[in-house]
Amino acid sequence: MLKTIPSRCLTFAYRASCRWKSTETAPTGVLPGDNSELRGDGAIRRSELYGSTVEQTYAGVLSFLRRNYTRNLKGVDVAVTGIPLDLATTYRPGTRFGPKGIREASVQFAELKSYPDGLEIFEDLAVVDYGDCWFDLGQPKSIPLAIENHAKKIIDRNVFLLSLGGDHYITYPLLKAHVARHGKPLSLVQFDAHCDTWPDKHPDSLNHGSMFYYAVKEGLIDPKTSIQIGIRTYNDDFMGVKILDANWVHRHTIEEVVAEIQNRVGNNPTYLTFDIDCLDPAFAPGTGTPVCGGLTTAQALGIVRQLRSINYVGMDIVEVSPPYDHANVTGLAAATLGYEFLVLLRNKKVIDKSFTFGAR
Ligand SMILES: [Mn+2]
Repeated sequence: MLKTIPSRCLTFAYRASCRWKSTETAPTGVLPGDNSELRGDGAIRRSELYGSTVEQTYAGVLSFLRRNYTRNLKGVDVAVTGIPLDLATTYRPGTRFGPKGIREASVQFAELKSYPDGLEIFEDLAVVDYGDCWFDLGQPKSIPLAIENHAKKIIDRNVFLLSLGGDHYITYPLLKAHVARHGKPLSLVQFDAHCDTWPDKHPDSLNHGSMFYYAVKEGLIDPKTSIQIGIRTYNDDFMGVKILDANWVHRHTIEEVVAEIQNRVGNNPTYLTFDIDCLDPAFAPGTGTPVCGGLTTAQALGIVRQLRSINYVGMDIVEVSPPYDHANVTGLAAATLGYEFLVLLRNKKVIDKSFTFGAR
């Protein structure tokens, strides 16, 4: 019986045919026309910053979206880095495995065009996987500065940074690094079940529920132009940050949510942080502090895809905890969001001409 060939196989065949030179002689044991010697492990073998290579989705070196694994930032628009921290969580640990889980789930997006617009975003946007931030878990007080300095090394080359957590505490040293480059205060767009502005008496606590309390107090972010989406936990004082709680989001359209976000941040330099627990535990079970009643992945993707007008200076996706995940559901949600963030940046670069990053 004839089987229908899935479109992604056609994509694979298309890409393979583009890379096969008819003059090459196939090695013994390899089908004629098969240049398998040249395929796979693009993360470490690809010679170009742009374009995509043929990969087996289930095999090979895992970088985010199969981009070059490199610390060479020449010509790079966006660097993706992992911040594998889970010492600041108040409940379930495991986010130290977050970057690994998100990279693993990202492989499918490396071979497909974007949905719904059918873009080959890597033809236009130079993205690399910078690898992970190193810090000494035995010296917790040294970790915030290690993260901040790691980020600065990338940002100071005028490369846009997309960080993969790690628990949400990492956003605090990341904000410091971005403020050092872009000035303060920044606007914050935060997708989350939690506001993370709960007071803490100790500024150097590794606490993933208080870093925005200090970010507001220290003027790293401007609460008057910042907004939190999907909140469904209580705080006596949200410190002036606008809250679109989960109930509000469920009662309004995606377009209304987008309009509220855009009106709040305007054209201010904005840091986007997406705590995966903004999603309902049904859509993101693998996380440290899950809360029922959250957004669906469809809602979140619908909102994110329309947030193009915002003047982004940095982004992160945090709180993915693979040990509590099932079939990498949560990793897939995070990888999808990360891919969509890159689509936004690609469109800002190519269509809006408003992407001012890129190392030379
Ligand atoms: Mn949270």
